[in-house]
Amino acid sequence: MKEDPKRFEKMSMWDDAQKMLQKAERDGIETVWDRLEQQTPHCKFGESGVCCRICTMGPCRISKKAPLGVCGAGADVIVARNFGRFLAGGAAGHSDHGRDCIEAFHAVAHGHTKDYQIKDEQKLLRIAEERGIAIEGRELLEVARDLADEFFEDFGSRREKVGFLSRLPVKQLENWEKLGIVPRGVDREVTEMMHRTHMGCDNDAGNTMLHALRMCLADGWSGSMIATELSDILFGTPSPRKAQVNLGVLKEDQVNILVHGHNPIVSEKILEAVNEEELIDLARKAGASGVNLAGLCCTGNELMMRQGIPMAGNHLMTELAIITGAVELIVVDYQCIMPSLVQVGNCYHTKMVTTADKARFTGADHVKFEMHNGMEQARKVVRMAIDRYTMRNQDRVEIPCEPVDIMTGFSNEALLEALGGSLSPLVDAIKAGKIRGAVGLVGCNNPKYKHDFCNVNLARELIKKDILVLATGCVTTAAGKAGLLVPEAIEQAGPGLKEICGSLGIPPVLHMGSCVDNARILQLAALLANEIGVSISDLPLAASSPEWYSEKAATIGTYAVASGIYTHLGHPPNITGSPVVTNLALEGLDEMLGACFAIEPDPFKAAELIDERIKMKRKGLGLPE
Ligand code: SF4
Ligand code: MSK
Repeated sequence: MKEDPKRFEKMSMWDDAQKMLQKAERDGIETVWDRLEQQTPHCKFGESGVCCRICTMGPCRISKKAPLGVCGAGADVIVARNFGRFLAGGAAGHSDHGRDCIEAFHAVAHGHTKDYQIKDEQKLLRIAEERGIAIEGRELLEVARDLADEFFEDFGSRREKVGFLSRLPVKQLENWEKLGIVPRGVDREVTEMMHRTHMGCDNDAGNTMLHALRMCLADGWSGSMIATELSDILFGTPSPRKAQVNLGVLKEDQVNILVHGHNPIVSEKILEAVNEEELIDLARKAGASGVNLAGLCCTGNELMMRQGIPMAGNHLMTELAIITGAVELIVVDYQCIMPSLVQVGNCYHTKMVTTADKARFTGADHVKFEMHNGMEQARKVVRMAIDRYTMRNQDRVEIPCEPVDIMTGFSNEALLEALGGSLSPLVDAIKAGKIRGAVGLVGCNNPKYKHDFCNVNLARELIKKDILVLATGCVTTAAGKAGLLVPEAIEQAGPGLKEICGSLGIPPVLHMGSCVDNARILQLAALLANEIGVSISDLPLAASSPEWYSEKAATIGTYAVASGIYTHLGHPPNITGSPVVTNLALEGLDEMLGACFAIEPDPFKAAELIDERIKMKRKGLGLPE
């Protein structure tokens, strides 16, 4: 690709990315796109999922010549086991994030920290009541202690079903009971997947996949849902606010700090520290005009949703942000952080700081954040960044563009408020066909695609068809850069969506948070289903992750399908070596759950597929087209 003069345009649809790719080449920096080229073509056995490394009689690779592994396992069993473990990685990632939120909440409830507080007391009381905890006449922290215990129970072995299943339509829960996929404790389901996929256990691909559904449901309806609800309680429930996106949010004359990862426990403290007068003075003494904080990926989404902190970029922009030469320090928690960031940082003056013992990076400085020292550690990190500013070479700085305005903060609570306190106006708009349906457009970037091209074009096509888009994760930055996250974007929407969003003053693409916050979309789907009196699978809803890459994204897709939401992916997971697993994903699940996966790399064709599905569901409900 190096000789092609249009190579940068093929890598990313964005001007800021293309300029930074040119700079990377000038500065001699290797990026994710270069490494993809080095890794291509990928191993066909791995790609189709038929390489097994589960025991040392192998590794075994399934082919026409050798259709069985040493133990006798065939392609279906091997693919199911590999995919089950892949999904377990995603469920564990989200849910362990959820557990960290419970531990923070527990520390606050027991007075073990002064650095964290309860910001949304009303939400705490509401959720406690929902989970059957007495609130009348009790101290807030007493209720919080009970709620922390209640949430810890959701991770254990004794629960027959996780607590938030009370949000589900009854008919749907009955179907899950019939199928044997009612999720029990989160840790139990993940551990059981590891057990089942040990050599000599579950050797029936369909049965392994059934457990995969159960495990992913435990993530969606418990691990992730708890993470979202507790983050709101601790840091505030998001409400609509303005923010900005792209590399233009970096400031040439300020100390630039980027927060990256997923959990707001670190980034919220960094935000407080950068606003402290003493540290701002220190930055001025170092020659900067101030300290600027911006986000990347989902930690960025968390801060943007609640605090309006600007977003520098999504997954494929993380290396490119450093290549601006303007970033003093990048502080990370966990998930989706490329190890290459340390090396790219070393080519400039950028320091990488890790904060969690479970996510350390060789070459980065480690500043461990714990409940009792969050503020002190945050100040330390900001001082390190100020120190780095004195090493910046201004001649190497290039901030490639002006930022783009967006509107963020659409939690379900905020959406309900915008609707006047009830879902009825939304239901009426759906029934009348003004909003024909809704799609959760979620997930990542993947250098195998032109960066953000599918994310943006699918969003555009859907809103044209009067389909409301709910964006989370890295899609958000894409939609924001494309001008779709502002109320003025209704001009690009179909007439019905334009009328409804216009009257509410909201964009046709609503930012609902980070990838853990897909739990908000699940909850909204359940609220709508209960309001109409049907199952989620009866609703004109879909989900899509056009440019997905991570285990977590596959887990989200699986819990969406298991919850009755038809889910489009730009490319399949590594399952195509198994007819049983592939047919189950594309067709079989539809019979069981009223939803299945669809694979389509072209965003325009994907929009048509989703549209057809929405038409079918509307017809099923007797709604007009
Ligand atoms: Fe090979 Fe079976 Fe061992 Fe897998 S479990 S590596 S297929 S012998
Ligand atoms: S950060 S999982 S690249 S959305 Fe949540 Fe983005 Fe996907 Fe990571």
